[in-house]
Amino acid sequence: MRIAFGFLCLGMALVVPARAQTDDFNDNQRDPAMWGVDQRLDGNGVFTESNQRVEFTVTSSVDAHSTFRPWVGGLPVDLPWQATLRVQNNTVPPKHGANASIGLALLGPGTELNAITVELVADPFIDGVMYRYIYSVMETESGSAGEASSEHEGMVAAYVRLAYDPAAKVVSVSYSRETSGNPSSFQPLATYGIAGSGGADGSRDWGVSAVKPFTLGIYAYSEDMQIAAGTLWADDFVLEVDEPEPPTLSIRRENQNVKISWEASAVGYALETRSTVASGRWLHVSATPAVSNGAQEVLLPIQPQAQYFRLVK
Ligand SMILES: [Ca+2]
Ligand SMILES: [Ca+2]
Repeated sequence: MRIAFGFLCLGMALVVPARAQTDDFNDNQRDPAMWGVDQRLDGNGVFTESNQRVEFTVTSSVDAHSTFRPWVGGLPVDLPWQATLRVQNNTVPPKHGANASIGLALLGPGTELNAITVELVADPFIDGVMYRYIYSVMETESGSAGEASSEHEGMVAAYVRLAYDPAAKVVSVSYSRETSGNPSSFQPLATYGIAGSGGADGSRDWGVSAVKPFTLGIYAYSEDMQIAAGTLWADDFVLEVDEPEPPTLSIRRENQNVKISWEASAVGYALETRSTVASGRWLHVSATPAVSNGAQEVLLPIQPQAQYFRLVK
C-alpha cells in the first residue's frame, strides 16, 4: 500500500521516492520475505547463501543442472524497472561441452519455458581455449527467439542487468565490466520484445498482464561438470521500480467548506480522514471527487474539530 498524506493545518505532503530493494546476502541465509524456495528446473544444483553471497554448487559431473531462486514480489508489467546482479565465475570446465554460468532470468507467466536470461558463462570451446562471456537468450515454448553474447578474455566478474520499458514492452539486457561498488558504465547487449514486437534481438508474445506478471530470479546452470563451493556466485542484487510520484493533497477554505484536491492524473486513490494525526481509525470519505482544471476535488463542510486527510492506494 502506498500512501500520500495531506495535513489540513500544515498543507504538507510526504513524497515516496522510486522504490529500490536490495539484498547483499551478508546474513548468509535465504530471506523468505525476498526470495522464494529454489526451483530446480533441471538436475540437483543447489544455491546456498554463504560467504555473504549466493553460491551455486553441483556435485554431479554429468548432465545439466539449472536452479532458479525467484524474487518473491514479482515484477510489474505497467511500471519501468531494472534489476542488477553482481556475478562471479571462477569455474574451469574440464572439457568441450562442459560449461557453467550464473546470472538473472526473467520468466513469463505460466511457464518457465518463456524466459529472458543474462549470464556470465565459462565455456571451453572445441579448440580447448577457455572462453568467458556474457550470454543472453530469449527462450520461448517453441525454442530460442534470439540471443546475443559478448566475449571477454579472462573475465571472471561482472554486473548483469535486465531493464523493462512498459510503454514499448521491451526488456533490455546490459552488463558492466566494473566488478565492485556501484557500477556506472553498462554496455547494451540485447533487447527483446515480450508483447510480440519491438526487440532488436527477438520478440514473442508472452501474454503478460497485470494479473499475470513477470517472475524474476537468480539463475545458475551447469552441464557435465561439478561446481565446487566458492567458484560460482552472485551478490549485491538491486531492484529499482520507477513508481510514479504520489499525488500531492491541497486543502483550501471556501466559505464554510474546505476543498481538498489532488492531481487528476493520480487515479485509483481513495481519500480518507480521521480527527487525530497519530491514532484512530481512518474513515473513507464517500464524496465522489469532481474533476476540474486538471484536479480531482472534494468539497466538505468544515468540522468543529481538527481533521486530517490522506490518499490511499
Ligand atoms: Ca554480499
Ligand atoms: Ca539473506
